[in-house]
Amino acid sequence: LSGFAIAQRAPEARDLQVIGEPRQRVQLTVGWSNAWRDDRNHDGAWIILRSDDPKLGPLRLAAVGHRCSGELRGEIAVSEDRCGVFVALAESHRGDVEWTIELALAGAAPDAVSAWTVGMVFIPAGAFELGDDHPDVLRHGAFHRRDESGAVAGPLRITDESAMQVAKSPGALWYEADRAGYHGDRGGPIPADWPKGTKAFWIMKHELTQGEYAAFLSALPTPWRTLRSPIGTKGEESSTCSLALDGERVVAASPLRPCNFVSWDDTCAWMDWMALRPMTEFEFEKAARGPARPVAGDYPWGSDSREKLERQVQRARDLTLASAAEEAALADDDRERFGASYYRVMDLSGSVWERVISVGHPRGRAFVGSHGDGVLTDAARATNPDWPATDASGANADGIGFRGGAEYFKATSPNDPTNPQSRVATRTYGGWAGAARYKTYSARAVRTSR
Ligand SMILES: [Ca+2]
Ligand SMILES: [Ca+2]
Repeated sequence: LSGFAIAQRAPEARDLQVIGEPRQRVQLTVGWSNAWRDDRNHDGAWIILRSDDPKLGPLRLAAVGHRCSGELRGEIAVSEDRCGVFVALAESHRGDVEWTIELALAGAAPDAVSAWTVGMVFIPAGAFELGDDHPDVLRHGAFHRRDESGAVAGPLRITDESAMQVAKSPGALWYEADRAGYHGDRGGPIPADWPKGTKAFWIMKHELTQGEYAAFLSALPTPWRTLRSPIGTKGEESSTCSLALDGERVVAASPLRPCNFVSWDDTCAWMDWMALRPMTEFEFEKAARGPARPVAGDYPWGSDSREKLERQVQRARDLTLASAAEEAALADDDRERFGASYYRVMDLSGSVWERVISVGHPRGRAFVGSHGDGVLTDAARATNPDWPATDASGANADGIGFRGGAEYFKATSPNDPTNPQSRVATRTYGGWAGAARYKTYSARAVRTSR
């Protein structure tokens, strides 16, 4: 019996032990750096417990009876499906946190229990402004609204989860789509069940890391690991994937480096395993911008400029300004240097691409935001029927899109608005279905707060 730690800047679980008689409680210590709770929002750790059988989902938790103790006041919120918990500060604070927590199981603990955790940021419920009428983004598929005369009339105020029409008319969502397959089909409606970002949700603070993905691969039986492993992927920058096989384990030489070379299937399998889900385009913009557009043509850090940005991607794709000491200096009024979003989500713009659920295809609009249940198919794929699926070629997953831009270390095309970062509303690839493993493709998961 041992704790299973995912080494990263954010949460690490250790000293796990099953306690109580009968064996229905699990105690572990969880801590991370640069936690916060303030008037705007807070961060937290998503924690699931698993047995050593990779074919089974997370251990189901009891609805009540969980405990959290430490110097600072912490809180534990159990998810509605009882797959896991969010642990977060219960009082205003900024700094490192550590708690010993006790989780009550719904049944007896198996012989081997491991804890899996990932650092997340809480995005509060509420209305927000979607899209932009800045000319540099309008011609790249940005969402916007039109007035009675058909003229561009600014971003849209999204106040609830109601179904939305996609039309060039007042009250509806509209976007230019001059390149087939890139911006989307301008079809609608966008159903009420499609997550629009006005409900509270959690989003990963950082892009998926190579250490997190290596831990996932290490827990899989060999045939599944082979299917989900990017080791040996050929192509430009393949050396930036630091994953290697060490016996039956996969190790990451650079565990904190964003995990590139993940396919859409890889991404979905990891999200299902962790009982999380993909984010929609709307949720991307809410997490990036906050409740209101601060300025036309805004980036997630709240200005329309990249001049003060100090966040950099090294040639090996390690992020600088990513050390604990540096991120500790991040504050709401000093986000520009760090490339941090309104809610302090890191690297939503830049580093590697954010794959999202697109409004631009029927398969994307069929998404209802179901969460993974930790159980994969025999081919090590996610099982959620509402998540866009990859076609037989492996190249496309209709219904996904790409947001936030990525670092290419060279000019990709003249005036490319997505390299190395893009503005919040830019949708140059908002309806693009690329599902393959590639140097600039990574993953970031969310979870509805309930
Ligand atoms: Ca990114
Ligand atoms: Ca599943």
